[in-house]
Amino acid sequence: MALSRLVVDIHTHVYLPRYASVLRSRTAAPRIFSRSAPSGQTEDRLVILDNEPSGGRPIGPQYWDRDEKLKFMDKHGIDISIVSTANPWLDFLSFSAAQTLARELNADLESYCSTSPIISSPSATPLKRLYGFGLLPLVPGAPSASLPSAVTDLAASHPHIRGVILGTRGAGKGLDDPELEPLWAALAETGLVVFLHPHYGVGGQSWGDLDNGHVLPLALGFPFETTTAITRVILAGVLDRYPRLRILLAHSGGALPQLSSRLASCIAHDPVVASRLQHDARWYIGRLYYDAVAYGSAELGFVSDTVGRAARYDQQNGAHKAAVEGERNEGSKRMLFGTDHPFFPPLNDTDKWRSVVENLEAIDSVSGWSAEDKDGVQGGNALTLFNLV
Ligand code: 5CU
Repeated sequence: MALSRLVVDIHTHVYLPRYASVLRSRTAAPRIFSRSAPSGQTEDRLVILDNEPSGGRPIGPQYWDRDEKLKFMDKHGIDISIVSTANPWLDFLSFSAAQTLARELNADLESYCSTSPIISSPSATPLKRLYGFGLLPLVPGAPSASLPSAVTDLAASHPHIRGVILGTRGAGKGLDDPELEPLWAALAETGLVVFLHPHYGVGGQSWGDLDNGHVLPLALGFPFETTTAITRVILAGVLDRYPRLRILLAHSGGALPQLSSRLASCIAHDPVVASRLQHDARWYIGRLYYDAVAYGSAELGFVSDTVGRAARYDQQNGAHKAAVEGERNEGSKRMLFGTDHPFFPPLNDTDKWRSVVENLEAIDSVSGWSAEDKDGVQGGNALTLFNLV
């Protein structure tokens, strides 16, 4: 298979065995515990989200066993995965515990990836099937001076780790905390890709009394959390100061593309914020990367329109821009296939996962995307972003 046709999953999680054993040692969420199933057998359960029923949800080897990850990839025709620890990462630990565990888990992840099979594809540099996003000890109370060396050590000694996964809380004050300046500088300098991912959700007070399970927190709370976090990063001028920073947004950027012109207008009417930024808000949309975990072709097409048009906005002339030919194709270059494995499992073990099939079909059906654009979103864009070619 040509390199340009490889399928690369950039949104796929793991709880490495060392992390799973930390979760097993805990009595409060996040935790894994065992109980007797109605069948009489023992089953493992996971509790991670706020307000998750205390019985949690089933969890098994698909969360920690590398063979299970590879089997899942084979079943769905995924050639390469860029694997990240799932939420809530190290957020529940003290800084010193987080620092130790981050080092250990990054070493574990490097070995998980470096000993993975080589893909059967003609390539000058043989590619492994697994690469990773590492962890930083970015937890409440983390001293900002400690962060740059954590970033540079990660980049220098973990060749299969090509990015970091970050939650939205930073060192406790969000990602627009001025104390995080050295962190952004180090991330921009090393070129590690920042995968911004939600955990806490926002809007929970609006979910009402009806039992809707996890639907509202996952479908709305998660993406709104990402939207808020990245908007704060933009408003703080981080992307102006660190133009080389590469940030990948989970769940196609949540509501950010949809709200980008409204954001631009609100900024334009607020002289204090406007004077802080070098560009029209929509310009920043075109500086970011978006996973294609949106489950629908119309949504993917819309994100690529918004991203493709973004480059044409600037402070001097932020007025409405009519669509021009090629901008949907241009926008697709910043979008990358993902599955969210092992979350959203199918009810029947033998089936292909609906979450995967839907995301692949959505990419294949975006109107106006050429075959080359679709190949890019399925894998080619990831090969470039993660310096795999
Ligand atoms: O189902 C869920 O709770 C989740 C989660 O916690 N994290 C994630 O990435 N996807 C789904």
